[in-house]
Amino acid sequence: IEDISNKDDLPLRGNSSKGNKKYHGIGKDKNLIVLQVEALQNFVINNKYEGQEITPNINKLIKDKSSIYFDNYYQLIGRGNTSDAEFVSQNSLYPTMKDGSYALYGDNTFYGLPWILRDEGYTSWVFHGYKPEFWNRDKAYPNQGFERFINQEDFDVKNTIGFGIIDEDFFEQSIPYIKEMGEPFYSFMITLTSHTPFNMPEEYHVLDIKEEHKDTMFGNYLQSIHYTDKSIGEFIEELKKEGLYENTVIALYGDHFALHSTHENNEEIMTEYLGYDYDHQDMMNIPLVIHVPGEDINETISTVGSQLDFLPTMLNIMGLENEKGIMFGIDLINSTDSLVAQQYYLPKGSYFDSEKQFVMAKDGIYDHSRCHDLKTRKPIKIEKAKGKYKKALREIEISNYILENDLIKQIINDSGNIKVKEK
Ligand code: GP9
Repeated sequence: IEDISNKDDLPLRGNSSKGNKKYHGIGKDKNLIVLQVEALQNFVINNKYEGQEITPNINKLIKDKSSIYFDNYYQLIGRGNTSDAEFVSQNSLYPTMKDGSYALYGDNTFYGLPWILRDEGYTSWVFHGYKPEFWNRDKAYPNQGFERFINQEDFDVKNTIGFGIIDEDFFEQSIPYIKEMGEPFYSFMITLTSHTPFNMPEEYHVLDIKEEHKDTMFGNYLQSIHYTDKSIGEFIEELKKEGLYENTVIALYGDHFALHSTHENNEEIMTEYLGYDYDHQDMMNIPLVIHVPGEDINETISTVGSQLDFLPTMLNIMGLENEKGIMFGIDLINSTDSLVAQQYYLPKGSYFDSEKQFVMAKDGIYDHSRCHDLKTRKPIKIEKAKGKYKKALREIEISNYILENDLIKQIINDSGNIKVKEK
C-alpha cells in the first residue's frame, strides 16, 4: 500500500511548472468558448484536396496573429467516444474502459474547467444539439460543473443531417443563449454534423471529389468536415458582429478520429493521399487551436500531448491554478514531459511521448511489443520504452482508482488518508 494521503504526492503534473510561465494569464478574465468538433482529424488542417482547401476557416484562425496551434495533439478516449473526449478534456483524468465515463461516474464529484471557472465568477454552460440523455450527459453535466445544458430541446430543429440539427443552425441559435449568460462566461460547445458515416444531402456537397473517392468514407468525410468548418467560420463572424469576439478566448479541438484505419478502404486511400503509411499515430492525431484576442503570438507548438493536457494548458492561458483537484496532464506550453498513455485503440500501456510511439503486444508479452520514432517512423529498441510503459500503466491505475472511489470529493474536502494499492 502506498500512502498518497497528502495530495502533493499525487500526480498533479499540470501544476508542476512553477515560476515564470510562458503565456501565463494572457486570457485572464476573458470569456471562454471551447469548441469540441466532431471527428476533426489533424490531417485536414492546412491541407488541400485536389487544390481545394479542406478547412479554410480553421486554417484562417490558426494563421491569425493571436493563435497557438498544437499539431502533435492526440485523442484519449474509451467507450464513451465523444463524451469521453469531453470528460478527459474538462478534467484531465483518464477515461474508464468499463463504460462511458459519464455513464459510470456521472454521480462522482469533479473539479475540472467548469468548476474552476465558476469559482472565478464565470457562468459555465454546455451546448450540444442532441438528446440530453445520450451518453448520460444530462445527469453527468451538473457534477461536471455545468449550470445549464442547452440541448436539442432548446433548439428549433428544422434542418437536420445525420444525428440532428445542422451545425450552422446550432451555432446561430446558440448566440442568444450565450448572450443570456452574461460575462464572464464559459461556453463549452460540442458540434454534431461531421459524424460518421458522413453522409450529407447533395446540396451540402461543396468540394469537387474525384470519381474514385465518391461515395467512399474518405470522400464523404472531406465534404462533411468542410461543411462543419464553414459553420465555424460563420460562428466566428457572428461573434464579431455581436461584439463578443474581442473579449473571448476560443479553443478548438477534435474529439476523435473520423477514418479508422481498419474500416472500409480508409487505410489504402489515406496512405495514397498522405504519401506514407496511415497509422494509429495519424488516425489519433487531432488539432488543438487556442486563440487569445489581442495577443501577438502566432505559434505552432509541436510538443506531443493529448486531451489529458487540455485543462492544465487552458488554466495557464486563463492565469489560473487547479488548487483543489488532480490533473494527470501537463501544460503543453511550459512542459515537454508528455505521456499519452493508451488503453483502448492500442493495448493498455501503449503510449506516445515526445520521441516515440510504443505499442504493447496484444498477447501481453513485453518482448513482442514494438516501438518507433514518431518523426522518422524508424524502429527503436523496446528496452528504451520500458520505464514509461510502467509509468503509463501506473497512471491509468491511479486514475481508475480515483474514479472508482470518488476520491476527488475527499481530496477537495481534504479528508485525506487516501491509499493506492501498489501492484
Ligand atoms: C451525439 C454525439 C455522438 O451526442 O456526441 O458522437 P459519438 O460519441 O458517437 O462520436
